[in-house]
Amino acid sequence: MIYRSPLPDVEIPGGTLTELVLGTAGRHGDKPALVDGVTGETLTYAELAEGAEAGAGGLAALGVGPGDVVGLLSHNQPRYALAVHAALGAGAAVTPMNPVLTAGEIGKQLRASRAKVLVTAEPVAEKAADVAREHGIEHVYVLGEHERARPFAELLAGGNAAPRLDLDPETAVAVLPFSSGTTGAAKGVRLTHRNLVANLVQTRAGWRVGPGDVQAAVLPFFHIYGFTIILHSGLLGGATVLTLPRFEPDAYLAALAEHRVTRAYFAPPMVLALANAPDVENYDLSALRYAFCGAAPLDVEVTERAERRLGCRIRQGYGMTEASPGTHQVYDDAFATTPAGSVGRLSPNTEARLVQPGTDTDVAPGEDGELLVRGPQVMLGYLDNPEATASTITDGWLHTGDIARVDDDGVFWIVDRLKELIKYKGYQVAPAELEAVLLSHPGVLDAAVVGVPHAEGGEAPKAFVVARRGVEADDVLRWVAERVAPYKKVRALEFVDTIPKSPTGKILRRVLKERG
Ligand code: 4UV
Repeated sequence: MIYRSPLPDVEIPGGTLTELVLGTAGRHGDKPALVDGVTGETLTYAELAEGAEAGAGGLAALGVGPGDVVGLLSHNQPRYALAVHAALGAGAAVTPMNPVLTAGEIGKQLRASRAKVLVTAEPVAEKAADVAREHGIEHVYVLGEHERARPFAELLAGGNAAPRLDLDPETAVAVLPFSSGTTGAAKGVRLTHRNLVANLVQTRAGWRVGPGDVQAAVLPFFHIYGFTIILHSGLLGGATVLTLPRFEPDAYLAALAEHRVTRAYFAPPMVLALANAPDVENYDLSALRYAFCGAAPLDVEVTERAERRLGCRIRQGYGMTEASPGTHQVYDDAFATTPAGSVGRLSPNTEARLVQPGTDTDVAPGEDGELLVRGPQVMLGYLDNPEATASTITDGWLHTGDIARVDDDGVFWIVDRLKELIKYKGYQVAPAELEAVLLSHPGVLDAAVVGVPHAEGGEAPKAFVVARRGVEADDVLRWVAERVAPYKKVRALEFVDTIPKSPTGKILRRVLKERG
């Protein structure tokens, strides 16, 4: 049984991501494309388009071209978009990174993606410069100024013309985010220009983002939800994208009011914080018309509480990095009629199946099954990992590792997660990575990590550890905390005699999860 979108298929334009989103920049000219919610710094559509061209020329003059990768380590700021489109204009792909990653984690991603240039932000330029030096990356640019890196503005000022390229949008990778997918450690996800162009025009069919809109962008652009759904759907619509470097309820609400934000995008911890924030009613949120949430499960009671405070419905979207990311959305026209708690309906050009996990057998209508999705937004594959690609995509069907249900109206619910991935505040935490760090501790003999419920994060990693006599829990927790980004920290630890495993040696994570 194949489920299809109720919306008719849309035509997918043939060009690059930059051509799609900045092709009409001339029309929007002096209109702000991006505004920094903290500093007020503004980048108009014309400045973005011209800057991207100039930056592409600057990067090309450094020898960056098709097949190359530019690392981007920054919080949200208007110049983020400039760096992205300069790199794409040179024919390169961007590999985005979370600025809170440790030097070791950044180095790993730069190495895996073979990045040639690193573009970073002022607050993390020191760390970026250290990592680049360690990995022999000669070119480090900063969006702003820092003594350890060259100003990105220098690339724009060189007077180099952007190269004429003949990229094939179906094979040229535009973005290379890292995701653990259904199993193992984080892998590079090869998203082509066509994948992203497709996803933008697909979601546009259900959402009317237009020049009158202001989109709040606090969810990070280094995550695909922020990159595609917030930043680029905003630019495609000719809207203004309001960047905020971090979520802090009062500053966020003040920014929504001051900039008359019309569309807000949340992850579940933000909804929870807004549901409980003391002074929401003091802010004028009358411009807010649509609020979205995604990246992890969202409680219906919390949703309703936050809706009452904000005076605006909150509806969920769903997707994954491997699908550029959107596959399900609540259309603007159905905002009032689509139930809270659901993830809405399929985006156009997207098909879905629900199967018995691990099989190719469909479940009966109305029953829960593993969600498979197919469409032009599904990645080309993982970087340098044909085995993981082959087990994740079969006959074009992307195995999401999520358990879903669909009703008679074509509305989907995500009811459980089958894959080992843990989502802390919507951020990916791969158990396999934490297990490798735990096993590197000299006193740890075996380890397994699963997600357990966590008030603030939704869920958080818990480690089950087999250790030598005398090893202290605090020492093991510290060992991990020193080696991973703060959001990946193991937040609970239990010593056990053995880790339950299948006859083939696979950790029986469900058994551990049920023990909690
Ligand atoms: O790969 P990733 O980190 O990707 C995301 C994407 C989130 C999106 C995408 C399009 C939207 O319109 C939107 O609102 C949000 O997070 O993680 C993918 C996994 O996150 C879980 C699920 O396990 C995915 O496989 N997930 C994402 N959205 C939801 C969710 C949701 N609404 N409810 C429950 N789990």
